[in-house]
Amino acid sequence: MNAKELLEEYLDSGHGCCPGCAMPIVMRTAFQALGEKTIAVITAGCFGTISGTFPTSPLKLATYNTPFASVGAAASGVRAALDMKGDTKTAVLGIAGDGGTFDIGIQALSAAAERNEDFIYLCYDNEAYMNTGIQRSSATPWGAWTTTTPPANLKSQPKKDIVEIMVAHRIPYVATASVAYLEDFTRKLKKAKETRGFKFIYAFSPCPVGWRFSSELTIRLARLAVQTKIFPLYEVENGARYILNEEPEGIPVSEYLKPQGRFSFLREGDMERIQENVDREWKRLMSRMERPRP
Ligand SMILES: Cc1ncc(C[n+]2csc(CCOP(=O)(O)OP(=O)(O)O)c2C)c(N)n1
Ligand code: SF4
Ligand SMILES: [Mg+2]
Repeated sequence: MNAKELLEEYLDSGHGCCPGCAMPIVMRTAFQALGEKTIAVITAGCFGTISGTFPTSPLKLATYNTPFASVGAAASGVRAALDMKGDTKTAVLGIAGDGGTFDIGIQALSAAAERNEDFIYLCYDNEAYMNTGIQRSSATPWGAWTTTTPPANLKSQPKKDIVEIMVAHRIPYVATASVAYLEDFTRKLKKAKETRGFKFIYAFSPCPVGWRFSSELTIRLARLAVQTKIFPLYEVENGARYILNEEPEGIPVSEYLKPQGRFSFLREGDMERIQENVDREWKRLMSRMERPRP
């Protein structure tokens, strides 16, 4: 990002996010990378709540709020309207949380991807329905506590692999992103803006309230997720070309899990089980890489 872009602020500091929330960093970075010629299509969730506080808003961008399940459809419509006006320069950015993406919005998302609509879909993943009180979603990891997966009945299904689901649509561009690697994040958004067709950017978004960690640890946990191989940073072009962007150190997953209260109910052997699963998934991912980078 150049100096001028960095000076532009599209999300004011007066927003209502909890201290230490990664989501405003996700949004600030996305808006700065895409610039003012952007229309954000926003749905229910923590971001929808902090950006839609009538009669004021911390956002300095054109926005369109749409019901929970419909970001894929609404963003397709905004794109079509711009195209009819001959405006190919304005970017359309659909924004939803993991609940709005992995669960309730997946039909409209899949349909828009299948039509190869020309917009960017940004999913911020805080791994639960946070805005309504930390209910589990299909993005919640195995073994996590939420208010609907209490200590006696922790999440017992693995996290849905949304990246592979989107790659299977063979769309032009899919990328994972992290608030701990902002240059990488910015580059991916700019690449998405330059790419025609459907783009899916998937951002990891630690939530101190729902994950039960101390708010100063947000960036450290985001980095640990990458360095433990829990959240690999990579991109996939045209459903085929996998590119690894960061070679993780391979730090044990326990370093990432222990600071989070949501994992404090794991039973004996569970950490080892999570580690084995992460190692297996990493091997699978590496087998797809066209050019693993050092
Ligand atoms: C059709 C519908 N069902 C339920 C809700 C209530 N609701 C609002 S926000 C939200 C949680 C959103 O979760 P997620 O998409 O993960 O975003 P987060 O709150 O975690 O940022 C729910 C269930 C709604 N607004 N609309
Ligand atoms: S509940 Fe979590 S995701 Fe929502 S604003 Fe607070 S810290 Fe952010
Ligand atoms: Mg969520």
